[in-house]
Amino acid sequence: MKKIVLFCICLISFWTACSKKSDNNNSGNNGNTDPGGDSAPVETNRPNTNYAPAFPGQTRVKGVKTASSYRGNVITSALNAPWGIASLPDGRLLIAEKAGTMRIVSTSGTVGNAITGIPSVNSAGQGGLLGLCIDPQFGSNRMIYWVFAENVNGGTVTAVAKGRLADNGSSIEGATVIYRANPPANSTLHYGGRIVFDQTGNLLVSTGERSSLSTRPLAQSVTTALGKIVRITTNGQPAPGNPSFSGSGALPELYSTGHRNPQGIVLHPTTGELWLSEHGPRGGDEINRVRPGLNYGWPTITYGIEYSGQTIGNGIQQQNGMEQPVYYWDPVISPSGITFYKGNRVPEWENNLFVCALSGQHIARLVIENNRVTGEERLLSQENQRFRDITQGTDGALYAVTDQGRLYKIDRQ
Ligand SMILES: [Ca+2]
Repeated sequence: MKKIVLFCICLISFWTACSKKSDNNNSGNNGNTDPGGDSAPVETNRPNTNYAPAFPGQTRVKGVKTASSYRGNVITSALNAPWGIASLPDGRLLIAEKAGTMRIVSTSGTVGNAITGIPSVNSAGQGGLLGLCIDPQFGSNRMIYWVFAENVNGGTVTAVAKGRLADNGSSIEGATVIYRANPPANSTLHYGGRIVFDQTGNLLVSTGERSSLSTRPLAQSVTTALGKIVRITTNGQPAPGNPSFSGSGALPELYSTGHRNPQGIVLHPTTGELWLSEHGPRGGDEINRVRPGLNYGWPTITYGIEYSGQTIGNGIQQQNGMEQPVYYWDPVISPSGITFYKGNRVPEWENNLFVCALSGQHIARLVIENNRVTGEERLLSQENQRFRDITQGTDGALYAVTDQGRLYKIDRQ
């Protein structure tokens, strides 16, 4: 009997040692020590509230582990607060840095000079040069689009600009501001700041509600562009086919309302629908599936509370006419850039949503089935980096940047 107990203890010790080892390197080669299947949620800290989710699986779903071997390698550490990353057709990466620069970076880690010709940004607080995207016709027109915090009369706005990347990549030609999310605010917070093309060749842009208690309710106002997704043409005009919102003076560029600070947007690879991450208050970070014309609730409904501990509004989490998040985190992870994984280099990642976490210091992998999250894994948490944005390269690998200045390549081993 003693021998059996001793054997079991040895086995458990060996098992624990193996688990620790796999936690301490970049490899996901856990297939031999974890057969997969149901396991505890990845979040183990106490929630901030006793609010109940609206449906099973809206928070703290079961933990999952990647069985295939994968690796997250640092390609360069020479970036300065990178905020946005996009893949160029030639395989290189175009990266926006918060202070107002863009650089082309090769997948082997060669960092180009600062690209000239970019209008100045206000980089105070959460502002600066933010998200960027490449024109679907880049091969013929070399156009790029970006979001930034702009100084205007009355404060700052989330603005959108476009320009042509010179043939030699050294400058932006003809930079033009095409859109401003009004009204201006005397705040350096909650700019939103992501931009993507939709399937009709128009732009979807996320804007924040600028954080102050006076601007926060404007996320519910259809006469302002704060706390919204706006859908505009490449000339900055309201896009044809936008939803109509009830209420006099509703802005024609609005696509969805009721967002707080959405720092991640991406189209789903098979449905084409827009998915979004947004920073909530304390305990209310969200993933939303955004459909045109709908209201996503902030600040009327939320699963979070004020950082002071007070409830927000009437302290409610559900209301008719307002959409529920697909998923939320309490405590928060501070979600920023997001992307869906397409392709099969790591087969179990196909169509999973990858979410950069700032305060969470990891990349969350969310398994999604029928528009619900069914599994969550934390990747690269051992790196202790504030992950800001992520994209998939033309080579099929994921590329992610961190506030500390790193660029990671994440791919099968
Ligand atoms: Ca919401």
